[in-house]
Amino acid sequence: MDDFDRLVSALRSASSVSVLTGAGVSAESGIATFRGAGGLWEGHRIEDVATPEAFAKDPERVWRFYEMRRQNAREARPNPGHTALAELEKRFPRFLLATQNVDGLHRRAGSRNLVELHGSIERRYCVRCRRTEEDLDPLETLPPACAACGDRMRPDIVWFGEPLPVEAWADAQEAARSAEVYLVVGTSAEVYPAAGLALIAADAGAAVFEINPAETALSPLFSGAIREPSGVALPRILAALEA
Ligand code: BV8
Ligand code: ZN
Repeated sequence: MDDFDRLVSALRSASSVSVLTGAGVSAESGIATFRGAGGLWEGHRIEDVATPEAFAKDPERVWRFYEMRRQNAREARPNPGHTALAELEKRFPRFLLATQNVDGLHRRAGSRNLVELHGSIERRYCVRCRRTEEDLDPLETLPPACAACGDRMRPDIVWFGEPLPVEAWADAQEAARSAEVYLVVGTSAEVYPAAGLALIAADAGAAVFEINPAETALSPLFSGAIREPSGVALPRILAALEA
């Protein structure tokens, strides 16, 4: 039995499933991943665009980076991988999708049992009065000013060195601990604590499967792998479950 069949049979008998996704699940929607050639970090040192220190030093540069990402997200559409995960959610009494992606495509694909571990590109908040705005409309001025107190707004994104949203992280950990099957989709599993979720699931005895064309930092620890693009593998898994 190959890994694909073992995964499908594990899902057939499961009632509790959880999924961790990364940039790879949005690659087929035309959104660049982080690492590798043409990756988002190419030409931008993480320290210069995705840390609170960078924002304090040069908020306009940080906003130029995120306005480019907002534009990408605005032009992107969910792909069959996003859609299959939204369908998969309906098949299990207990299901949670934890994403590292800030592009909002899982929500736009219809996923509801979803936590955004690293925030969302659609939201921004005032650094002084915490007033929040949520949209993908082009921003005239960078950094955008708060309509209430005039201070500057920042993206509602978890930057390096910042803690994850407490509730989202707690829900993701709980789901990893109680999952019978855990899917790790389109992530290089190098950023923590998010990558640690797969280790929590494996330690708790879940069948952990990776869906990624390439090996990753945690591959040796998993029960199996589907070495295909997620936009191909996930619809195939759904079809096999419906067969
Ligand atoms: C914190 C938002 C403390 C911003 C992001 C333990 C060990 C080592 C380091 C640390 C550690 N604990 C903490 C750290 C430090 C740091 C960290 O992990 N550093 C790394 C670089 C080593 N972590 C932090 O700073 C975290 N905060 O620790 O706070 C604290 C605690 C309490 C109180 C105060 C402070 C915060 C981390 C979150 C940072 N924000 N995103 C933005 O998006 O701009 S992380 C960002 O990078 C993404 O969200 C994502 O998490 C990560 C990128 O990884 P991936 O998504 O996996 O993308 P990547 O390109 O790497 O890989 C793509 C994969 O897809 C590849 O494997 C490829 O093969 C595959 N693929 C490609 N095409 C497809 C595909 N797969 C399927 N289908 C395809 N078609
Ligand atoms: Zn304000």
